[in-house]
Amino acid sequence: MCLDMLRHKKKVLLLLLMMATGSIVYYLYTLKLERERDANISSTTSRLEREISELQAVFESEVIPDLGALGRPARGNWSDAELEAIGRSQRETGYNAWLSKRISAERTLYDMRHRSCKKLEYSLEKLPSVSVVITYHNEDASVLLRTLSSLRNRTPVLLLREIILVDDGSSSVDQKLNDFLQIKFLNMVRQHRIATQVGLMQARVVGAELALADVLVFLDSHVEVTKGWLEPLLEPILKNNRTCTTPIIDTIDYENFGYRRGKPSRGFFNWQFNYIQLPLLKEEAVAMPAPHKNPIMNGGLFAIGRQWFSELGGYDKGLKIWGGEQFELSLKLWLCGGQILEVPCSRVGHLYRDGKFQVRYTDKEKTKESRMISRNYRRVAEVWLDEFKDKVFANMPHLTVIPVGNLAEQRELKKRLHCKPFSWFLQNLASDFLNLYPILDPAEYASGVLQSLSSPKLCLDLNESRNDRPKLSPCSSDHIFPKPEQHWTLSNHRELRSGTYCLEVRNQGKDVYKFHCHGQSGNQFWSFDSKTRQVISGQMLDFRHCLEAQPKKNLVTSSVCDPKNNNQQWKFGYQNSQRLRHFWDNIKTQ
Ligand code: UD2
Ligand code: MN
Repeated sequence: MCLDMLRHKKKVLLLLLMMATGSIVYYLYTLKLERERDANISSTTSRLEREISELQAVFESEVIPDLGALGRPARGNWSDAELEAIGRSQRETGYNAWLSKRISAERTLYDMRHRSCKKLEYSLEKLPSVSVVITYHNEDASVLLRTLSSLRNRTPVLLLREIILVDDGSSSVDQKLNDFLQIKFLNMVRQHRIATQVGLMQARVVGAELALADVLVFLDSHVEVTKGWLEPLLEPILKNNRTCTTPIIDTIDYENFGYRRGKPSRGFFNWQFNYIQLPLLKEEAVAMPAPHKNPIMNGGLFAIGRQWFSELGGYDKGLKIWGGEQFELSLKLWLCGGQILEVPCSRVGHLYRDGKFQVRYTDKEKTKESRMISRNYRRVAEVWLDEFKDKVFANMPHLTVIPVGNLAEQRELKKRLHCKPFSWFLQNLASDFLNLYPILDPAEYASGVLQSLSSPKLCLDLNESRNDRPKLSPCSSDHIFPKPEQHWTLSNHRELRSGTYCLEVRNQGKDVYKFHCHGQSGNQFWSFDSKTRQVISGQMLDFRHCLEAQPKKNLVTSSVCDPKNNNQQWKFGYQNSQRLRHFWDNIKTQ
């Protein structure tokens, strides 16, 4: 029995010993595991840190402190090589992307709001939060980063639910940029890529469908928002959820990124579908900076309720790539029970490209850009302008021969939403517009041939076969109704027009070209002096030149006006002397 007990004790002891050794081994093992894990974590952390600093080196290392701060023009003493790089980047993108890389994405901006805007107070809890939707196609990374940083730095956190960034089939995926955006704007930016470009309209609709907040704010990918930009855009929507609001659009200079003040205005389109800005009505100017009606929005920057945008069907799905969608949405908004208000207390800067730069946005079928825009315009005119579409078609006859696609869905929507006719829009929002752009044009100032008085056998000829410069050719026998190439009008818009072409000056007024009429005066502004018989380019006194015949070369040029120079004397087939007497009424000349 004693022996038994002894044996049992030994067993227990052995068991205890084994358990103790086991625990020690287990402890040592877990210790090893922990050490390994720590080592892993620190190597992951240092890898992440390394990655972040590598990305910062790519996107931020060239920033020059304070360059462009407060929105001042960014200037420097650039070397020849740098100037060449600047030129190259401007030719490629239409703006100085080289310089943009050197201006901080976080740069400060001067607060240029109207005094009383700064005093306004908003209770943020009552305002809806927003999903900002930005679509882009081949945007420069530094410009895009500045857009996003300005949004993060100047939007109350409580109101900014998310930024939805839609890459509309940019030519290549910039993985480094995508990673950097995720790190820099953690939990704020949601990225979505559309593999093949669908155009800004459809890309915006895709963004809107991903959005979670009650209000959508659409922005171009090259903007900078300023202090207090969002709150005043939201208040009118809170009052009436069928309201769309637009900020005042300031200009970011494409050469030096200087931030310039834009004016409050009422947007419109003329009868050639150019976007134009009309001054505020008297009572609106007096009430500044209270929000005022904006007949047609510029297109790129606006806030709208998500529900209302979807009831309106977003954009017409037949609109492709670029252009015309701002007219479609504006008309739809007004005619189908909504409104657009411009809110002067909200200011957003937009980088307008160099006017000479032709953006190349083509769709996957590589349709010529002008064709695509024409098709978009025709869709808008057919669906929304009723009988007034003829007025646009008269100015842009090429629209009528372009295939317009199926319009059934748009017409159906117009019926379903009980939208009003376009005549309502003209009556209610366009009294001043109709004075400037009447439906029935008064007689032109002059028309028929433009005959050179120094070589009376020669007349100005559109030169249909060559596509850039007009020429001189033997005059048609009928001076009042000559052949089309010699039929010119000094039009009500003070342009020298033949069909859809206008004469324009380039190279500081020295060269004369023919180009599609742009309806914006500027280098297509012409007048006729009945006394000196000169045909004069330029509205402002300081920039005038006279059309000059070069009979030996059968060409025309434009040079310093000299009343004694016979080559500068012309005669129209028909001159409306009564109208010519009032040519300069209400026209600014200096
Ligand atoms: C103006 C509008 C723009 C749009 C356009 C007419 C402003 C400030 N801008 O011209 O928003 O209404 O008129 O269509 O009012 N994009 C794509 N996919 C494309 C083409 C463009 O995502 O296939 C993007 C582009 O990167 C930019 C935005 O759409 O972010 C607008 O294009 P834009 O800047 O070339 O137009 P913009 O400002 O000349
Ligand atoms: Mn733009």
